[in-house]
Amino acid sequence: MLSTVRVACAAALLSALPAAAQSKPTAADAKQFAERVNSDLKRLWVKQSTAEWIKSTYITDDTERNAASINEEVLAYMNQAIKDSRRFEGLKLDADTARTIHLLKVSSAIAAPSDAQKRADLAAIAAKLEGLYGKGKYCKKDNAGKESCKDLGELEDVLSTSRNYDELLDAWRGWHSISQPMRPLYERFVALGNEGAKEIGFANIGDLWKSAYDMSPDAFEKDTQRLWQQVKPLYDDLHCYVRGQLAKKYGADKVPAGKPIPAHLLGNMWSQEWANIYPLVEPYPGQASLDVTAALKSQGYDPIKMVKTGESFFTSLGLKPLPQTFWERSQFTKPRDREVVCHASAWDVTFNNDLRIKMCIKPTEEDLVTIHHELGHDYYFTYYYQLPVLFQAGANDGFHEAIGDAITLSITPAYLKQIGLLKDVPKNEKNLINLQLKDALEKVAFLPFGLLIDQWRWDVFSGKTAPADYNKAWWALRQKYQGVAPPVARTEQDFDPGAKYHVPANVPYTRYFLARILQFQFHKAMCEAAGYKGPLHECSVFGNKEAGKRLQAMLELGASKPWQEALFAMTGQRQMDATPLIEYFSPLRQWLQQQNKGQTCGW
Ligand code: X8Z
Ligand code: ZN
Repeated sequence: MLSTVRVACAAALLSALPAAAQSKPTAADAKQFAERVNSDLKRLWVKQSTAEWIKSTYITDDTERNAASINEEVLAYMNQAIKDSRRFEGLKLDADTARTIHLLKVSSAIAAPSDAQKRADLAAIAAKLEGLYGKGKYCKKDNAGKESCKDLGELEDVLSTSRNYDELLDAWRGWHSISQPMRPLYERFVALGNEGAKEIGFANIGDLWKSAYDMSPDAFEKDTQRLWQQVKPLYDDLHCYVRGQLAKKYGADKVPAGKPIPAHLLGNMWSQEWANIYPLVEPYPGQASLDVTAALKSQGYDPIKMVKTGESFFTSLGLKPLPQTFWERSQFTKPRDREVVCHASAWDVTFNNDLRIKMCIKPTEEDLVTIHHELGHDYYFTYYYQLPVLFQAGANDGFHEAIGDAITLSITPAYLKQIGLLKDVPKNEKNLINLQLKDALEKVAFLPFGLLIDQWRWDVFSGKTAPADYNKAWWALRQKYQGVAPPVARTEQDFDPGAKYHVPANVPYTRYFLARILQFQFHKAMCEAAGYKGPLHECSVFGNKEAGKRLQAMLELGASKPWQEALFAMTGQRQMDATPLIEYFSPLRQWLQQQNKGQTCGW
């Protein structure tokens, strides 16, 4: 899967090193070393992702143990290979070799200590944490003492559709109870991972993650704050307006002005995207419907038809169709007979155009958007799978997350009408504001959440946040950035970060923050390539081959060059920049400011 634990066979590597390399290494030795690592890693990663795929689509003790054992092997190999690569430090290497060695060090989200027992523990804990999340269920007894259980999908349905304060609270609280048992495991995971990170030359796991952006970790952290400052005023305006509307619905006693919003009222388990409460905050009721979910349901869209709809956008740009094996091997729906990880993901299991998605698709607009997101990953895979395996990655991980999302920015009402999912698309000011607000609930609302998850983890990894303060630090950040608060008192018995997939699964999260910003840069660049002139929010590149060519050129680079070069090829800029996002939402921004006049904003 994308960016899980990668790991294997130190002995094989050592034996393969040319004899001369043992003494005084040359640039030619380094080149040979890089080639060898690429071929070893391909073999190991194929084994690993095969085990991961099987585990994620069939969670049992056996599949978990199997995946953990292969992960252990990969972790061992990585640790040794990275140490071996130090021999080439200070040599003048060709660009590809230097980049390969750099990527070797930063391409995994976790590193293990060389101590075999500790490594085995780390791999077992990692598998266990993800399993706890995947199997998580909230069970309760009714008055007659009969127990019934709800999984995440069912609890999310409550969060997205219920408008009953107490029912929402029950579902929210229920899901946040599943992560309590993760706490001691996570603490141990952090300790072992940090030990591994130190062995390969990083201060801690956070330092390893931040080193993967072709700039110093400090410069990267500053860059994320620079981007946040660009978008924060827009977020604050949105927050203020939404809070005012929620107060009308639930009462000012439950949603007071000048205070954080209770986290269970925003239509999403993590308050990360708020599109599900659009009906509660719609600026101009009675205008043309934007309800794609209703259209999907009434037109009997099944998961395959939804995925085909996504694919057809990519092929309209001149990109190739998905391979036949994609349709045979993907998991589109939740199996009834076994536990699976429903959290959506995209895969190239054998690093050889073996594309898949793994989802539990429901006929909703939210899932249609996620399908485009996942296909964005698969299209990256399909255009770089012939590169050496260490180059088979996004220019940075935010790029990978941004491709499908950039495509969704072209899903305009006009496009939806063309494919029969919306009836009419009158172009007036009221419709525009409705539409922009709906988009902002998804794109803008997410920004602080996208940033804070790793603010929390960076502090946990560095030791700035002690285990005794895990939950306190979590809610301090959620309040600071998102302006949300837990709806019931929390204690250090709780482990609320663990109720978000990427924490137990150890998937870095800043990538999604970057992607929300990059996707607008990509969208603007594709619109320009298509020769589009007009407001950015009205552009759709559907059917435009020039836009497709521009995109393909970037995808084909994979991670072979620093991301600044890939960005330059795509947009003519070398910096991540939120200006296109701000431009896209400029009509809404003005409107929000009007609405918020006289309100007590902030928290
Ligand atoms: O995890 C995902 C994708 C898989 S890479 C479904 N996303 C983040 C999330 O769900 O929290 C996409 C948006 C943010
Ligand atoms: Zn993704």
